Amino acid sequence: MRIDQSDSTTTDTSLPVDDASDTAAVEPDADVCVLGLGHVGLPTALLAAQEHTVVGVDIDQSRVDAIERGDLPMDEPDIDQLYERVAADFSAQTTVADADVYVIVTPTPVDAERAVADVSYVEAAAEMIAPTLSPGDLVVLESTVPPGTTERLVAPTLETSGLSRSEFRLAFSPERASPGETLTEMVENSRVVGGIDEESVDAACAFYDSFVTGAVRRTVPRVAEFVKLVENTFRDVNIALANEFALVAEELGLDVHEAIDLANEHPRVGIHHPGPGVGGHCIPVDPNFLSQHTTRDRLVSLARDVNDSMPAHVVQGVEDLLDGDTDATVTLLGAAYKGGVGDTRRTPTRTLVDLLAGLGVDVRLHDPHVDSFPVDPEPLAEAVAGSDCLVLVTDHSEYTALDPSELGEVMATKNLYDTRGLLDTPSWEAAGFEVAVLGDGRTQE
Ligand code: SAJ
Repeated sequence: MRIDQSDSTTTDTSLPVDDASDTAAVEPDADVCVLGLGHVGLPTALLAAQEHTVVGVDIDQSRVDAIERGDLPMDEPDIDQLYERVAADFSAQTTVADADVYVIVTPTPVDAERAVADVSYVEAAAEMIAPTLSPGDLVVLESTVPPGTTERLVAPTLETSGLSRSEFRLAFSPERASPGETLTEMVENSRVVGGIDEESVDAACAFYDSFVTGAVRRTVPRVAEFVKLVENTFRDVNIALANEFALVAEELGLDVHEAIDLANEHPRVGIHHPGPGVGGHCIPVDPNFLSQHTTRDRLVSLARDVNDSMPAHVVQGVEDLLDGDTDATVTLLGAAYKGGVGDTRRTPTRTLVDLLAGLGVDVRLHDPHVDSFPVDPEPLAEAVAGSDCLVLVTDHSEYTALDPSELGEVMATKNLYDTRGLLDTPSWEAAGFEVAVLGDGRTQE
C-alpha cells in the first residue's frame, strides 16, 4: 500500500512502495528532540546531530548525567567517536525541548500478565510533546508497536495540544539496526516511513534522508508498524524451524548443521541456525504484538513455544553428559544473548542458570564481553578449573580459539555441550572430551 502523491487518501495494495528520492529537502540544522536515550534512541540522536541541533530526553537522570559526561551507557563500534564529533550539537536532559522534529524511541515492553504490548511509555512521550507542539512540527514514532498505535494512540494524544491532525505531521518509522552494528545499519539499511498524510510522509522522509544513505520507502503507518513485526516474527519462526529440525535430527542420529548448510545451497531455501533459545530485546518480544488485535496466532505462538523450550532441552543434554551427577560443576561459556555483543537482555543463559541451579549443580560463568550478571562472570581459567562440563552458549568468535587440551588439563571431568555447533568436535574428542552437540544426533547415540 502506498500514499499516492496526488491524493493522500488513495491507497492501492497492488502498487509497490515508492523510493523517497523526490521528497522536499528537510531544513538543515532543524531543532530535533529525541525522546528515549536507550540502545536505539541515543545512536539515533547522535546520528541526527551530524545535521541538526539535537536535544536527547530521558526520564532517568543518572542516564542523562552519564551521557552529558560522555560516559555512554552502551557499547557500540564508533559511538564514542561519533559523540565527540557531534558534542557541540547534542545535549541530554530530562525535559522535552521545543523542536521542529520530535522522535519517540521509548521502550514497549510486554505486559507480563496479558502478553500484549505495554504502550504506556509511548503515550507518556506523546503527552510530553503535546504542550510544545506547534503547527507544522513533525513527530516520528520509532518504538515497536502493534499496528494501529500511531493513528489510534499517538495522534489523539498529540491532538490534546489543541492542534488538529492536519496541522502537525506524524509518521511511524521502525528502527531496524542489529545490536553490534547499530550505527552502520542505522545509516545504510533501508527505512520504511509510514505517514498519516502526504505532508507527513514527505517531512519524515526528508528527515531520514538527512542522515540515512539507504533507500527511504514511503507507506502508511499501519503497514510500517506491521513491517517491523513481520521481520522479527519471520526470524523467530525461522529459528524455531531450525530448532525443530535440530530435535528431529537428534532423534534420527544425523547432524542438522550439515543438513542445513546443504539445504541452504538451494536457491529458494534460507534456514537459520538452531541454538539454546532466542534472546535479545526484540525477537522474543515482537511476535506477541503481531497478533494481539487479531484472532490469528497459532503458528507464531507455537514458534515462541519451541524457542522457549530450548534451554530445558540443553539442560537435559547436560544432565545426560553428567550421568545425572547433580553435585557436578558446570561452566557456561557466554552470558550475552548473541555473539560479539555484551548485551544480556533476555539471554537464554539466564534460564540455563536457573534450571541448572534448580538441579543443585554448581554453575560458573565466563563471557569476554560481559562484566556483571546474576552469576558473576569469571576469567576463563577460574571458571573452568575443577569443572565437570563446559556448555558453549553464546557464539562469540573468541570461543572458536579455545584450546581443548589446555582446558581439559584443569577440569575435573572432560565434558562439552555445544549449543551452537560452533566448535570442532573431532579436536575436542581427540583431547579426551565427551562431546554432545545440539542438533547432532551422532554425538548423542
Ligand atoms: N539466533 C538463533 N539462530 C539464528 C539467529 C539468531 O538462535 O540463526 C538467536 C540469537 O542467538 C539471539 C536471538 O536469536 O539469541 C536474536 O538474535 P538476532 O540476531 O536474530 O536479533 P537481534 O535481536 O540482535 O536483532 C533483531 C534484528 N532483526 C532482524 O534481523 C529481522 C535487527 O535487525 C532488529 O533491528 C532488532 O532485532 C530489533 O531491534 O528489532
